[in-house]
Amino acid sequence: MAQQTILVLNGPNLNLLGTREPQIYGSTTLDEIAQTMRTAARTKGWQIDFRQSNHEGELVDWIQQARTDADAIILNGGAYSHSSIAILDALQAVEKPVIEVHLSNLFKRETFRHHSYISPAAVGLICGFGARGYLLALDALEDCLD
Ligand code: CA2
Repeated sequence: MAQQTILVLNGPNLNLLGTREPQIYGSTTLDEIAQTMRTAARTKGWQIDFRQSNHEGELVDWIQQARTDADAIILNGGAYSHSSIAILDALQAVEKPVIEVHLSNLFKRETFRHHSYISPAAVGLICGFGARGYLLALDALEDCLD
């Protein structure tokens, strides 16, 4: 069987990880998260396609491409999680398992972060465990892939 590909998408401002606000988001950089995920995925026989964009339409394009190019999606939509019906629609059209990840515990923060438009398209949501949440999402996918 062909190697499974996990598309890991990161939304706006997550390129700043590790450089500011470590009390909220931790000190691990996005590159470090990507490397750790690649190593963990290898032990499962999977490969990681890791991306970040500050642009909603680019994230939508990548989600659409996942219909042919990926087997599952791990998504930290950043602030778009709280605003983007376009990302929800794209996720619902892709028909692949989606795990939603947030570094911070959304429910301990401002009320506008308590609602995510993309959660209805996800198998589940992991939040509040910092960078480890991405690895927890990989483990969770084991029950979702053929
Ligand atoms: O907790 C998360 O992972 C969030 O998706 C992060 C988003 C925020 O809008 C969501 O409500 C929760 C913000 C990402 C901004 O990342 C930064 C990292 C370092 C410095 C500044 C911003």
